[in-house]
Amino acid sequence: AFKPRNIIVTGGCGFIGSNFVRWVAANHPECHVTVLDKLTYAGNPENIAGLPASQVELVVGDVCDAGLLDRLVPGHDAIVHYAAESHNDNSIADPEPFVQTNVVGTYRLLQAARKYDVRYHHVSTDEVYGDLALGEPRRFEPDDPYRPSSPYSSTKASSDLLVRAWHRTYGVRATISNCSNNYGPYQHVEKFIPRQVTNVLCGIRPKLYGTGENVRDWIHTEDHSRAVWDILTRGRIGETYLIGANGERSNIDVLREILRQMGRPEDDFDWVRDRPGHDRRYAIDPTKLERELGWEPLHTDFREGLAQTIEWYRDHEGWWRPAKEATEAKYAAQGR
Ligand code: NAD
Ligand code: TDX
Repeated sequence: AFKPRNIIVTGGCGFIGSNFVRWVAANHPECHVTVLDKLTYAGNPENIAGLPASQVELVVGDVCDAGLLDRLVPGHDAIVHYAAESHNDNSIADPEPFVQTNVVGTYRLLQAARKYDVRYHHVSTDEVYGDLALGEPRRFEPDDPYRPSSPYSSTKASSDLLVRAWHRTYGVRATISNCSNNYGPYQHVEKFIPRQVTNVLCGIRPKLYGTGENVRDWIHTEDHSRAVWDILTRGRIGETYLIGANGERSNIDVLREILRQMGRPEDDFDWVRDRPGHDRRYAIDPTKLERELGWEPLHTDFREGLAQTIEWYRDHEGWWRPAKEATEAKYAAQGR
């Protein structure tokens, strides 16, 4: 097994990246983490505050900056690449930063991994496979064709393809993981679950897109972090692993569960304009990850995970409040 000692985590001040950084700090004190993060609207240094300074260092910078990568990458033994523009609705309103960060940024990191012979793990999404029909028995598998629907998912798909080519052509020691929808603490209030929870806390009615029948496959972000570590340390080079926790639920079911847990009537929400190109259903078959690496999710009770997440947002108003108004203003401008 590969024993990482000094890794770069890009996007380590975002939702999932910061969970991974906190998880490594708690579980692998022998591994030093350099967080490389541009601190966009989605990055918040508070997400990694309080970790030992001897173990976790923040470098504020852009993954597209080749000069910075030349200074930073030598001496590290792995790059774990989380940094991205991550929100579908934003990508529909303005795709430009998605092409820059997700495509060009991945290209620059791959070039650095190649030049300095550094192990590279690429964090991606199940959305690269497009969507499934509601009720179709099939789930996504690693070798399925790429059929991204949105500007966001098409840039993530592009980045995955670069990784596959850099592995095959230049021998970069790369792995890819494609994970389903994450939930948990520190998720930006633009995303579905935090948006609705903080709406209720603010006295705003939750907003459901379209018919609410769209299905997402939910996984707790801690289970995602454990899977990424397993793939980084024990995954086969050149392989793609799908990460999912058998958590399929329709949006309307999730919303009703939030309303129920927060003591609101189950019809106390607004139907709003659908997202253009809205993917119907995502579902992950995690068999390869389970069989090869023995990974399994620990957060298997979605209701319980959701209750803890709601509790976290109740207790951390100071964390989310500063972003709430601007986020809702952006949605209002899109009629959502
Ligand atoms: P996020 O938007 O919460 O965080 C993104 C982070 O990247 C932020 O800290 C931001 O400042 C940083 N960043 C953005 N552009 C950068 C740049 N050019 N240079 C350096 N840093 C930059 O995103 P997230 O939801 O935590 O997602 C993290 C990764 O996981 C993404 O690659 C995303 O595609 C992938 N993913 C997300 C989900 C999900 O459910 N949210 C599921 C599967 C995969
Ligand atoms: O207000 C809302 N109302 C609503 O009905 C919002 C914000 C969303 N939705 C719906 C759209 C989706 O069907 O909820 C579902 C989840 O929406 P998002 O939280 O925006 O996530 P999604 O588009 O599924 O993408 C997420 O999972 C895959 C992440 O944002 C991506 O980064 C990841 O790749």
